[in-house]
Amino acid sequence: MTDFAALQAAVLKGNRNDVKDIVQQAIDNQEDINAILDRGMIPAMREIGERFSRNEAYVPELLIAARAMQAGLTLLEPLIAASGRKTLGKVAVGTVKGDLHDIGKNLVAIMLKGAGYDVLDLGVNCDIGKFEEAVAQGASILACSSLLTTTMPYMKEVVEHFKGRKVKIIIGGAPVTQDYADEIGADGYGEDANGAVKIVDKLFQEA
Ligand code: B12
Repeated sequence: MTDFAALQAAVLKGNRNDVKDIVQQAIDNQEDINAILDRGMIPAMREIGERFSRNEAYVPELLIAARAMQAGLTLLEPLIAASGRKTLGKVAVGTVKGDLHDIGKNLVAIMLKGAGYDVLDLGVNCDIGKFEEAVAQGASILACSSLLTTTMPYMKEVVEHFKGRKVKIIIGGAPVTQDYADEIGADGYGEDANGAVKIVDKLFQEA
């Protein structure tokens, strides 16, 4: 019997070795993979995201929890691929053209992965061509990050490029606001990585 509470606590504390041990034991005991993810690791990543939004946890804690989550995911990945587990949906995350800041974008990618989404990380300096490739690979939401006031207008170009298509665009980054998202016609805005998960949840529910 897997101790899901212990697994959640280990992810929350960022205790990588405990996460690995519990996940390996669960695999050895032929525990259901979905249960390991849905009752253990994913709720813990969502909880750390909530704490981060409430300023009860900070970037280092988020990164340590994510590293622990990744250690467990590495053990599970071959089994997930073999089981054909359905993810909640595919989201591409990228920092827009001209912008090389990636810390926030990485957190957004980690939190979305932790929340059960299939994430394509497009990296930094993403032009429309890169976003197009992601759509061709099945991404139905494009999450654009910008940290510079000079690169924010590129988000508008991305929104305009995909206007009328089935793909949704969400935006974020320190200088970005809900007002700006409304102004350029983006489908959503998130203040932080947890906000990104919330808006992606909402858009997939509406789809
Ligand atoms: C670290 C940093 C750098 C590092 C980047 C390292 C890296 N690998 O990312 C380096 C040193 C390379 C750098 C370079 C530059 N930087 Co810089 N940098 C910063 C700094 C200090 C922190 C940014 C950061 O990582 N924050 C922490 C993360 C966790 O927060 P975040 O990115 O905001 O992300 C969160 C949310 O915004 C949100 N989010 C982010 N993306 C998305 C996307 C979606 C879809 C959603 C929903 C949410 C979301 O979730 C995240 C997690 O909560 C900021 C200052 C600041 N306080 O923001 C300046 C800052 C952004 N930089 C600035 C500048 C000017 C530059 C340079 C132009 C400097 C220069 N003259 O060379 C270059 C630009 C290089 C380029 N072309 O991109 C300015 C921008 C000013 C402006 N108004 O545009 C800032 C604000 C500093 C300042 N006060 O002047 N920088």
